[in-house]
Amino acid sequence: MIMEQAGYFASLKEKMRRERDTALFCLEEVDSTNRFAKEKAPECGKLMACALRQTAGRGRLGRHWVSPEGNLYVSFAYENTMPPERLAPVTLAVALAVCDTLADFDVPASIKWPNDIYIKGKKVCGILVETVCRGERIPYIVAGIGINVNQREFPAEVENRAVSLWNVTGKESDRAEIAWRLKKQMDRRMAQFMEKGFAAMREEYMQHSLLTGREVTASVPHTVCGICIGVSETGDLLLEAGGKRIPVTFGEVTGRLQFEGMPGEE
Ligand code: BTX
Repeated sequence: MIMEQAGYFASLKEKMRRERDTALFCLEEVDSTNRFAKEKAPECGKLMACALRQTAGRGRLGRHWVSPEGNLYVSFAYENTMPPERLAPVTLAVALAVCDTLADFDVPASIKWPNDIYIKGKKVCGILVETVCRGERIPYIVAGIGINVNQREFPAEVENRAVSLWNVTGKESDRAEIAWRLKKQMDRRMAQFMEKGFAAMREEYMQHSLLTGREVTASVPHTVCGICIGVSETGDLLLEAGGKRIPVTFGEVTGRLQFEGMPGEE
C-alpha cells in the first residue's frame, strides 16, 4: 500500500498553479505519457503529462518500460528552437536534469551514456526523448522520464537490473515534490540547451559519467571496444582504442561493465 498516493496529483496541481506557461495533465492511467504528450503538444505547446500507471510504457528501440503504480511517469513537451542537426544531445541534457533532481533529494546518481540513470549499479530511471515533426521541421521535443520511486519489488524481467528510491532510502518519497523539482530542473536544462547547446553542460555531465575510465563495448554499428575517456562537446561518447580516439555518436553501449553488483547490460 503506497501511502502518499492519495495526495500526489492534488499536491502537484497546487505546486503548478503559478506555472501558467505549462499545461498540466494528471492521468490515472494511460498507455504511454510520451504518446499522449506527442499528441497534445501541437495543440497545447509546453506541457507536462503525469500518470499513475502506464499500460504500454515505452523504452528505446521498442522496448517495454515496467510501469506499475507507485513511480513517476512523466513526459514534458517543449518548443524546439534548435536546428535538427544540433538536437541529438538533448537526451543528455534531460539525463542531467534527472541527476540534478535526485541530488536535490540527496540521492547521488550516475549517467550511463547516453541517458540511463543508475544508482549503485542498477537502473533507477529511463529516459525516452521523441520529436514531433512537421515536414523538415521539429517544432516540439517530448522528453519522457520514468523514475522508480516507491516500488519495492520488481517483476522477474527487471529485478536484477532495477532499483527504486525506496530500495535506496528505505522510505516512501513524495512524488509531487519530485515531479515539481524535476519540472524546474527540466526548464533550466532545456533553456540552457536551447540557448547554448550541450557544450555548456558537458563538464557537469562528465561529473556524473558512469563509463569514464571503464572498458566499454559499443555498437556503432560495428563493434568497437575501448576505454571510455569521456564525452565530446557534441555529446559523443569517446573511446580510446589502439592509440586512436573513437567517437560513438549513436548506438548502444554494451558488454562487460564490471561494476560491483551490476548485472549484464543490454
Ligand atoms: P531503455 O530501452 O533504455 O530501457 C528499457 C529496458 O530497461 C527494458 O528492456 C528493461 O530491461 C529495463 N526496464 C524496464 N522497465 C524498467 C524499470 N521500471 N526500471 C528499470 N529498468 C527497467 C528507457 O528505455 C526509457 C524508458 C522511458 C520511460 C518513460 S516513462 C514516461 C514516458 N512514457 C513512456 O512510454 N516512456 C517514457
